[in-house]
Amino acid sequence: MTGMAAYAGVHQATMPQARVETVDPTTLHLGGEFVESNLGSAIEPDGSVTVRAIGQQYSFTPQCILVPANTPIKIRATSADVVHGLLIQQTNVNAMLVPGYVSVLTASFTQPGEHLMPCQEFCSVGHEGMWGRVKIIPKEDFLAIAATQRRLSCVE
Ligand SMILES: [Cu+2]
Repeated sequence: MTGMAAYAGVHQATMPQARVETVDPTTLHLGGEFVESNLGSAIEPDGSVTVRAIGQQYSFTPQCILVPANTPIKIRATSADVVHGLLIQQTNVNAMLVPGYVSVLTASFTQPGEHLMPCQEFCSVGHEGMWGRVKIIPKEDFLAIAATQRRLSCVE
């Protein structure tokens, strides 16, 4: 059993993920899932929320991610240039954004509040200033905004 677990662990760590989604980083702005008008938070038919975001030197789009509390959240994110990191402080959300690939993360936040979202992969001279925010609001407030907007964010 221990041997199997060790083998599975090494296998998983060394082999590419079984299902890898790719995306052309040079055409993100031209169309497809990560075009600017499609970024932000969207409610799915099952009531879950999908957040689409990109990292680029030296910011995240959207700069402020708006999500409802107590709701399954799926984050789909990628990079437009070099490797960036997406870390939501005080949570276990932490992923690398690699140009050419879609990073998929799941999360659920119980408490309304705000978290900082720094880039946690050194991505050149402007890295220190690459910060985003995640704002969690009560679900009913989120639904009220979603009734009037197709994609939500808290960018002012
Ligand atoms: Cu970065």
